[in-house]
Amino acid sequence: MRALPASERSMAREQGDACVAPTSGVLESRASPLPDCAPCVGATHASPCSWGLPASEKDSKGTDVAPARSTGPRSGPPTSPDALTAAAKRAARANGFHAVGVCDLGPIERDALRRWLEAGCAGSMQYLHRQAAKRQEPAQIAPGSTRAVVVLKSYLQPDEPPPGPGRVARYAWGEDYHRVLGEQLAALAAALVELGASPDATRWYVDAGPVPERELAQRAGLGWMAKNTMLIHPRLGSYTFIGAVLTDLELAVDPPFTADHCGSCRACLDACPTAAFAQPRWLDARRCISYLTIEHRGRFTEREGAWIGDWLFGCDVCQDVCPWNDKFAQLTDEPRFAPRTELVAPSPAELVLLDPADFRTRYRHTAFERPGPAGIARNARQVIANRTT
Ligand code: B12
Ligand code: SF4
Ligand code: SF4
Repeated sequence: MRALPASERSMAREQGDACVAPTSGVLESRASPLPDCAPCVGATHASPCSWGLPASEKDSKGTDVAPARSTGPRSGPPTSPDALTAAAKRAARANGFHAVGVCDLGPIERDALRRWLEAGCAGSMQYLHRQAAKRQEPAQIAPGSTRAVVVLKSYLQPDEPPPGPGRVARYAWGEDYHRVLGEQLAALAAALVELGASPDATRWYVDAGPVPERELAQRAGLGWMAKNTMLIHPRLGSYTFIGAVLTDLELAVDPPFTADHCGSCRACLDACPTAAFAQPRWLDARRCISYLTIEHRGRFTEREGAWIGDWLFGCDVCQDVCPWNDKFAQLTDEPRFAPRTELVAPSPAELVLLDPADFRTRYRHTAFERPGPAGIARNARQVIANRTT
């Protein structure tokens, strides 16, 4: 387990850097004290390694998990692109984000989204068809914007899911991330406006919007798009949410993350219980438990019902088997993501019987609101049926 040394935390405060939040930078590693990577196991990262990991927390160009440090005496608001980016990154960390990068909003060259949609892999997620043009041309999303400040926030908890009759994906164990990140992104957007961004061209997004979030995160240097399609940050792993603030502020951009650290591994592809990966980086959502239990409406077919297994909501299998999560992922320091019993280990039998009013009281402001009482009761019935067959 690793926490930022107290000396570094107090040093940052002594320097009077108002942007250092008391809790930022105190993430703990899940297992190893240093983020070793396969080619240099046991070695300390004294210099950038061949896999592109930064030399230490102190020099990772702002995409690390270290707290913001004072950049020296300031004589007025920053104006150069580099100084604006440094200020934007301090604001991101001060508002609770664990990694931040900046990219431009040029078109996405890869044609994967169109091919994926045409192949029917989105299932009934019609909004992805409607948003496709903007996702391909991110500059069209918020007219006037030219940059994205992309942030990651870890949601990994120290506890393993308890054994029980039904499982819930880790990302849903606490308060709804749309609310938590939404408030923090709004504060970040306000900070950008204070730095000179136009309010009309500065908009924040998390999940709900036509933003190609993983593409922008990779472009902003935050990680690679892995074989399980997740964005993996070399120090945070993939148990992260992605948020973005689009803006017209003249920010200096970060270099994209060009390495692919999956190598010859295929653990996620082999572990998926429904064989949802037609090939690496190609997920047929119609076979994905996450899609079926959250996005899909109506009854399950017999085959879909069997695929659900014991998952009541979402699925973590292709992330749980990933060595980057097993060894290097960082625990979150966000108190609002603290696991709640009714989300980590709900009783399927109770969920089936919960009336809509009680459901709304118990699960208000949680990710369970997406499928709603009918969707959750359907999932619970299926999990019970799967246990008895
Ligand atoms: C639709 C959607 C889903 C769908 C489809 C998932 C999918 N893989 O496409 C379903 C419901 C199944 C789903 C499930 C989950 N989701 Co979801 N989902 C989204 C959403 C809204 C859109 C994603 C999308 O556009 N998919 C279409 C595909 C084609 O696009 P893409 O994933 O970006 O893929 C690109 C790459 O594949 C790339 N590509 C293709 N070929 C190649 C080749 C190379 C070499 C490279 C480098 C890239 C590459 O091109 C594609 C398009 O540009 C995003 C939010 C957003 N606005 O982006 C969240 C998002 C991706 N989901 C998220 C999460 C947390 C999950 C779950 C973990 C939840 C859970 N535990 O149940 C699972 C994970 C399943 C998985 N392995 O992906 C997070 C991911 C965070 C991260 N660190 O990556 C996001 C970003 C939401 C957020 N704001 O945090 N999700
Ligand atoms: S979330 Fe589960 S079902 Fe979906 S691709 Fe990953 S392992 Fe397969
Ligand atoms: S399990 Fe292996 S192949 Fe899959 S995302 Fe992780 S490193 Fe890449």
